[in-house]
Amino acid sequence: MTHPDLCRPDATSKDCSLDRLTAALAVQLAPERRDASGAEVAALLREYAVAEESWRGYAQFRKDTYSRNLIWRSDDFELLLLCWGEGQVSPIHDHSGQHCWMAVLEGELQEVHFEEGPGGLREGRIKDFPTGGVAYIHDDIALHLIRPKPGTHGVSLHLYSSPIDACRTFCPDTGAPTAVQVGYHSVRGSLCGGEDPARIRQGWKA
Ligand code: CSS
Ligand code: FE2
Repeated sequence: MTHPDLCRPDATSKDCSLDRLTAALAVQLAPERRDASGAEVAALLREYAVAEESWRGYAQFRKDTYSRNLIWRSDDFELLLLCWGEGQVSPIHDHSGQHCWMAVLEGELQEVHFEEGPGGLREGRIKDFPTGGVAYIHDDIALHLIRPKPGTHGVSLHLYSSPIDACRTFCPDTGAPTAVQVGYHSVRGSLCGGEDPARIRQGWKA
């Protein structure tokens, strides 16, 4: 049995601005309006990022890697808080054909684009996203990596639609892809320990 703390809560705290954001995103990302929702989704994330602090209750930094902390999950989307310690860089990765928005909540994050080519990966543009900035990526645009600005830490809110349970990471030298399963370090503030991500996802089925 999955630990109850890691399962979908029966009710969310109505006064929590993160839960209000989740409810608004659920409307925008419902299957019938998904095609029209990109700008509205980015605006909701930006509004939250510049005005709210409720995410602090879910922020869990790790020493060994950036952390992935689940806030909410449905069939249509998942919302995660990612905590980036100094020097913690994501692998170069794709997004499994899904839409990915990233809103910076604290610090400044850098995104580096990559394209797959015959001789391996070609590095593209590097863009800085300050607090309140919102990035969007899809496999049709590029592969990317994310890192905090050198010498600093950062926190970001990631919205994946639909949820991403597996993706590919790429060797920076050869461009060789590796299929990886992704998991969570915490769920709504509770550490996951060694719980199997597939069991956690099961606990979030409606
Ligand atoms: N896709 C990465 C973060 S960069 S968008 C992840 O979810 O771990
Ligand atoms: Fe990403």
